[in-house]
Amino acid sequence: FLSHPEDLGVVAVGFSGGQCKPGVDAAPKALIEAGLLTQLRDELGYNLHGHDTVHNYTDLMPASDPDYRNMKQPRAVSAVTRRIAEQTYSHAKEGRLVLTLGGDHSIAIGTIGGTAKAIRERLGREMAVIWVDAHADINTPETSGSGNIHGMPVSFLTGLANEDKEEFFGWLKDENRINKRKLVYIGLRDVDPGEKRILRENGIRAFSMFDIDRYGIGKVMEMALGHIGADTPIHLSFDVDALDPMWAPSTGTPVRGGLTLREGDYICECVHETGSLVAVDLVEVNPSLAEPESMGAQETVRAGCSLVRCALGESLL
Ligand code: HAR
Ligand code: MN
Ligand code: MN
Ligand code: MN
Repeated sequence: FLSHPEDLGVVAVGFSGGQCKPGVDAAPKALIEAGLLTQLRDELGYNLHGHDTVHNYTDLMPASDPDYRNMKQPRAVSAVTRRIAEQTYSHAKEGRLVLTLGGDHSIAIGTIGGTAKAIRERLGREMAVIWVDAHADINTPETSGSGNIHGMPVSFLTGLANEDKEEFFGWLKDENRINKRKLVYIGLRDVDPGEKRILRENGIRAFSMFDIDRYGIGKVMEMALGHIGADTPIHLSFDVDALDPMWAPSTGTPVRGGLTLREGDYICECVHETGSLVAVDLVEVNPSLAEPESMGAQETVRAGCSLVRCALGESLL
């Protein structure tokens, strides 16, 4: 699906407005300083595009941003994700693989919105999404208990949440949206009651930690990819909190009982192996949340780098 598979469009997003804890905006810099992009260029052989800048989107920040429909910082998140969508769109339109380094998970409204549109235009195809996360991030503004938009991106992307006003995600059009039948979750273990209802009522395919324990990660990946169907472009959105806090402690909403690093890497390797990957997000690394002496921040950054390298083909022999 990529006309330039060796060309990697990088979007480094220093944005934290989809939730309340500062620090997740520092993740791209930490991942880059840990050597991630150098490894992708020198060891995996990618030509990098757009990697020179960590975007802070400060020009887009509204002077005042009161809650709207229960959403916190709605104008900022809407404006920033709209700009991110333009960025991922322009890389994907060129036929490049797109890597986005977040940032909190609200940014997926932009990353997926942009690639979904480019894939439709370039290939006339609907893109599938594999969402790896402890959380389903499918609250609507009305079902959300927190008002944090990083818990809502999938509802906007699937059209389960709708809003006409431009400044509150009204810029999202059908061309930016994904088909809920081509969405698969892996790693869920902290899903709100309203989200469970949404998943059930919409027949959305989800593999929780229960399924991973029952079937093993190998069988789960077989079933997940089988659901999507062969020969379908895939956007992988990986929330580092899918990993157990043992491997990724430095994240805003850690939940025990998660994936091992090896299971996370395996998910990424399987997605790479399909040859259908068109975009990857790595989100929710927050280097400021671990005790400095615990080395938790470095561990989390290291885990994030490993996931991305696996998704981009490191394990190919
Ligand atoms: N479901 C909760 C909410 O809507 C918690 C979401 C936490 N989200 C993330 N992203 N860390 O996966 O607020
Ligand atoms: Mn090229
Ligand atoms: Mn998430
Ligand atoms: Mn999460």
